[in-house]
Amino acid sequence: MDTWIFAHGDVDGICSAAIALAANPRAHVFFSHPYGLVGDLDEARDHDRIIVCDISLSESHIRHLLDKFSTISEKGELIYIDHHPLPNGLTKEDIPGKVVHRVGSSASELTYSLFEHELNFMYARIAIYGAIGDYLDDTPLIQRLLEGWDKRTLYFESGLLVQAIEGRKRDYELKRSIVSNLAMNLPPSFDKRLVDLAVQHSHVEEIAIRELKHRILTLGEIAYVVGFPFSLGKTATYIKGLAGAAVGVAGEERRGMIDMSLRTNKPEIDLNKILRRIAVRFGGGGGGHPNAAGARIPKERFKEFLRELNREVEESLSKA
Ligand SMILES: [Mn+2]
Repeated sequence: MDTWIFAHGDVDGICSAAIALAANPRAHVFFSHPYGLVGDLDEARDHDRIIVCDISLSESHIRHLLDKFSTISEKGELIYIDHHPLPNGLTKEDIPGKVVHRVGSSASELTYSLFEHELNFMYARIAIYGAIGDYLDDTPLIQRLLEGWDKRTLYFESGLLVQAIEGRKRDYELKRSIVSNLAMNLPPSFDKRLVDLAVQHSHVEEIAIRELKHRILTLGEIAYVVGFPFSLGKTATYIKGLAGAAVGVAGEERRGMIDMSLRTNKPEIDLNKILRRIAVRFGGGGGGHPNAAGARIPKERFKEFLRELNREVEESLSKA
């Protein structure tokens, strides 16, 4: 029986995978994403032990996924660790296998709490790096873990990870080496390649910030930009701030669709709920977290979608 770790390729996913690997040193690490998980799980055998970290359950694959989870947990073992809101109508109890799911905590925190008894305290910092990566470091457990560390050092290391992997979505070789170094308890700054990548990216980011203010468009409470060649998530955050808008939307065109990231800081706006409700009406899909989400909409309906999004945002703001 082999152990496989399937994780998302962002900092939270990488740190979750590193914690799971530290507790299961012979495991294979594999990167996946919500739309690819079903197919990627076929790489493993049904009687293997599978640990899935930080990969949300995609509405469009849900039946097939749950069947697969059920086969694996009957013949082998399935552990599902995640913090993304579940698809409409699905509860934790409907998911076969061992499920650790909580919205509001990072997957790294949840993975750490599952394996905590098998790891020494040095590994707590990986949970903290991951939590910072997903802006989820203000939870009770992470705050308690932080008491054992100097948080400025951990923010430096986590920031280094964030900056180093930005724009390296499919660089799985790099990400696998980060996971194995973290699992061996080496801080990110010990890897010269990461330091160089992080500095380079920070310079590119500075240029982007200066350029962005000339590119922002607004529609009611929404600031948006399409085709700006920089991280969609960060672009959405910056244009929101620069325009003083409630929501930032950064999109890029791909095969007739606009792929976009959305960000808000308004607690009264739940982007996940809004997108899950409205994106399908425009022939697309979307969801994520309340304050950070993504969507994909056919290009010709993008403007119409933005107007509807703005209506929803204005309604959320006026209710509050
Ligand atoms: Mn996450």
